[in-house]
Amino acid sequence: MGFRDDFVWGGASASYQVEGAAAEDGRGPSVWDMFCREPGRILDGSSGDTACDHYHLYQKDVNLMKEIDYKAYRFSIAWPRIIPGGDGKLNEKGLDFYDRLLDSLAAADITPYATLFHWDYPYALFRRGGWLNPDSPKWFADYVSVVAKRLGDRLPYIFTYNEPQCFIGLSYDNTEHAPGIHFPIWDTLHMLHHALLGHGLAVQALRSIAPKTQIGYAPTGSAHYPATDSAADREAARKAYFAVEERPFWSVSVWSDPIFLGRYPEELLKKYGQYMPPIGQDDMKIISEKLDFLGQNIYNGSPVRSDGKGGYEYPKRKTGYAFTAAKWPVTPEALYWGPKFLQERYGMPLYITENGLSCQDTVSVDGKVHDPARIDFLRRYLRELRRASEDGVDIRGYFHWCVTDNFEWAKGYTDRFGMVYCDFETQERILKDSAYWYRDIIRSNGKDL
Ligand code: GCO
Repeated sequence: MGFRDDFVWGGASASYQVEGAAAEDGRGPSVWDMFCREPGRILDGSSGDTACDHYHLYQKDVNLMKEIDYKAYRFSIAWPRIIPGGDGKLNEKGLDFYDRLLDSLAAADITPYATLFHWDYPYALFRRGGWLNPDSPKWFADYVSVVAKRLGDRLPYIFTYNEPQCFIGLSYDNTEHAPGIHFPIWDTLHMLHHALLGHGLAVQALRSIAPKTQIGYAPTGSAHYPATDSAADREAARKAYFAVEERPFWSVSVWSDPIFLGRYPEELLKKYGQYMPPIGQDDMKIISEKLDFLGQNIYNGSPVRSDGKGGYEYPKRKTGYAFTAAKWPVTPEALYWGPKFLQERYGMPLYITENGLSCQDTVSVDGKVHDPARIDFLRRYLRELRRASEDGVDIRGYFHWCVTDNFEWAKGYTDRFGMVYCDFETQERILKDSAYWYRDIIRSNGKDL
């Protein structure tokens, strides 16, 4: 019992958060490059211009991953590095970088899991209307075809998008993320539909160009769990997990039902149907092209209880509850109930594509980085994930977010999520205590949790 023998242990990153080299070798600007220039958008006034300089230091990073004994590395490919204008002319030098990275991973025997889009949307396409433009699904699929042609035979696993909840919801509804412009619901619903269509067209392109590649998707969402073990609370949590609440773009079902069930959730149509764009005859078929697995990013959830009337409510968290440096609640149950509910509804093999926390990590006087809170957090969460696996949930792997500390979007460099400490001025890396702990967990395949 425990995790399956071939369980995939790894860590994750995203291009804009680690690569740096923002203006090098022909990379075009993304919405994030522009957003970071606007005063007040990023907490510490920083940008991903240099980040962890992974573009140049990737070999060093792969060596560190090897030291931790990673089986796999989840990274993202920067669209504007491959096609600087978003659509049209290719940039060979950008593709060369991923070639080098893949060579280095292969030499270290670390399996690549590539995400095709982790938010660095080409600025040139934004100027043409971005996800509102009816051609936007095709732009994405064309970019994916380029990647598939050049790198497909070396990419055994691919995720189309990372967290569409964020690149539409946090970017165009809330304005915390680039480009940070609020649009009304009738426009954001158009973006939703176009993004889903882009995913479907990309899957079709991948199937024809890289038939051996297995394809998934990596959305997110708060993973609700029952406040008690009663049947009523379980049912309440299940309902809440897939509900379409006031902020529809944060919902799990809005982004996953169309893909895995071929339809939009009833509740979305009931609440916002009047604002939905026209849906073409084949659209839902394209959107629900069969995938091989579901990736889910799970950081936390909320306890849910029955309201006694067939509905649900969120009880107040206990006073003084545990939270991380980013002030996110510590809720290990999310890694049991999230996978369980997802499997029930979508019946897909599952990867946890991101999980982790930010801590106030510093280099101690002994030159090391002691992060006991990360070890405790991960132990608690991974025990819950193991319990889900033992209860029959088909969990294939786990990617810790993230390898090195990096550019944490609107928080700049003020949050440290890595297992590897990064000094952003000198680019020195130090394995934190949690990295050594994780290595031992990997070696025991989770038995020592
Ligand atoms: C996300 C992204 C990551 C973040 C991480 C910590 O989930 O928001 O995928 O890029 O850095 O989640 O916030």
